[in-house]
Amino acid sequence: MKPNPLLYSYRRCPYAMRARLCLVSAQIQCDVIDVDFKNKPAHMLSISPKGTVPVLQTPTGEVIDESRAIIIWALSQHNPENWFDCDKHLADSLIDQNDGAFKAALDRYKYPNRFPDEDCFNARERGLEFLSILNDHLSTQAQLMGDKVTVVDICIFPFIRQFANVDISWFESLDLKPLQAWLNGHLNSARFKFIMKKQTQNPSLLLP
Ligand SMILES: N[C@@H](CCC(=O)N[C@@H](CS)C(=O)NCC(=O)O)C(=O)O
Repeated sequence: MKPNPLLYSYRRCPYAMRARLCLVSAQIQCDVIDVDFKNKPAHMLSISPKGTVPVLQTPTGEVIDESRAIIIWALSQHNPENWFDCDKHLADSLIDQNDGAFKAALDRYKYPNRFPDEDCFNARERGLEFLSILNDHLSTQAQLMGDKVTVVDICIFPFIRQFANVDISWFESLDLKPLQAWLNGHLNSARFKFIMKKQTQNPSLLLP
């Protein structure tokens, strides 16, 4: 029997969340190991020395250790919800902005102590610029690329969740209703709740 793909993950990591969401959409059963960052598994470091999650080892032994590459692998196996059904150029541009300038602002807003040589004072404002761009997209459509969920929503909302949770009252007080409704829709989805369930077994299975 073919082994399941092996996924090194971390429950609250936004990169790992988007990978898990796509693996579940693709209905790919994986063995999942939730990594303790203070004690990273030797096998994970041997196949991916950079030490970040998610890392996927496929049944053929291929190692994929970037979340976007895992997403492409998963959805090229099976993509029943057509999550690539959008303008590729715009999709890449929004995900690049999320993973680049927005993630940098998020880290500086959430963990200013990690950047002692930098002035993190404006980090929240810099993050807000990206939130406004997303809100503009969502003011005329339910999802970032139109009325249907695509990989762009899945790649971005876990990071907006993290940004919102730094100071949820401030986030909720913003005049960004379409963005707040979009985020709540994703957070309340059965699939998100499913991938956030705490697992007791290690490794656990991704699908029920
Ligand atoms: N570009 C990578 C980034 C992954 C990443 O930075 N993951 C963080 C957790 S959110 C991590 O594993 N950090 C390792 C550590 O803190 O030791 C991807 O897209 O997979």
